[in-house]
Amino acid sequence: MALFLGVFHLLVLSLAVSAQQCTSPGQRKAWHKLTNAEKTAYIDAELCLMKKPATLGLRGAKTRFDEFQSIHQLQAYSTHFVGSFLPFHRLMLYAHETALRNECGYTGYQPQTLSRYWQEQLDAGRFSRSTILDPVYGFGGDGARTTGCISNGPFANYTNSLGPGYEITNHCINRRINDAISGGSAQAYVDACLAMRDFETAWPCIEGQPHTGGHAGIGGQMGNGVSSPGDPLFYLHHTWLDKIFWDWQARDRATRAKRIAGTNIGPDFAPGFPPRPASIPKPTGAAGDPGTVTTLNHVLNMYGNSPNKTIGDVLDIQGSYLCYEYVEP
Ligand SMILES: *[C@@H]1O[C@H](CO)[C@@H](O)[C@H](O)[C@H]1NC(C)=O
Ligand SMILES: *[C@@H]1O[C@H](CO)[C@@H](O)[C@H](O)[C@H]1NC(C)=O
Ligand SMILES: [Cu+2]
Repeated sequence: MALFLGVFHLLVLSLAVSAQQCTSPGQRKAWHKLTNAEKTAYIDAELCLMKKPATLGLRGAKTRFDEFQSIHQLQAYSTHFVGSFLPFHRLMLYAHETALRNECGYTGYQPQTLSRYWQEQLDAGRFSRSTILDPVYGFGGDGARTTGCISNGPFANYTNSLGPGYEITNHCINRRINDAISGGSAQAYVDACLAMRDFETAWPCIEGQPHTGGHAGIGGQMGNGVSSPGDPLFYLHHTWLDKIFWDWQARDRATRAKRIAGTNIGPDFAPGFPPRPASIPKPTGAAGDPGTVTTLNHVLNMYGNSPNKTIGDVLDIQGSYLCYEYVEP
């Protein structure tokens, strides 16, 4: 009887859990499709996060905006060139978006409307002329020739406390746009990754060219593998990469939203990533993984910015934890 009751209980519990599944996903729209009012709402929410004092006690962080940069700075060598690269950034984007909503009142003009993405292939090879860099309804333009600091737009006066790299220094948000390098965001590179047959080839493909095109094409803080989330464009760039990852997963969702692979030990040194200081030890594995291979139980550490989740929790963007969809541009 006790056993029967136990099984019955489990059944009720699992029905309750599946009832919580994602039924009305939040919509992530491309930046260039937004109205000016929608663009302003997003920018205002980010400015709000930049004004809120830090609360988590993370190394060098002064604002809530900085604390999301910390997640990346503290784990740069354990979240790049490893199997968790795409799921880690997916959860980090969601944590940031949740803060925009819950701490800064961002609704995106619709209940459930969430982050925005930069449809970068439209601007590949011509980043400097992208509407996303508009000084009024965008993120401001290139760095000034003398200082490297962005000189117009809503973020021109922000003092970054983290970076470059692992450093803790006060500095402006800097950029050094290179249109030729921004060619790495072209549709041909996206298509090549979407055609990959398994995670072991799709992940390095996405981490390679479309990822690098956006970071190095903007340059400055964005070009720094460790401190890049000091430029708010980071979130629009990585949300685009998350869309590419999801577009790839959705081609065989039953398999691709349930499987992970790859090493969990990052390299000692990577180009574009300043060397790790001794105070940040080389990771020897990850919580949740039994060995050096990335598994579904791998814990993604958000340093208190959101609950930690496992890779298994975030592989499906319409699953038990995440609930959003990408609206085609
Ligand atoms: C940045 O500071 C300058 C000089 O104080 C000021 O003229 C400008 O309006 C400020 N820009 C923003 C977006 O706050
Ligand atoms: C998140 O994960 C890290 C790494 O496993 C762990 O040290 C930390 O305590 C966790 N944080 C929370 C709030 O569970
Ligand atoms: Cu990154």
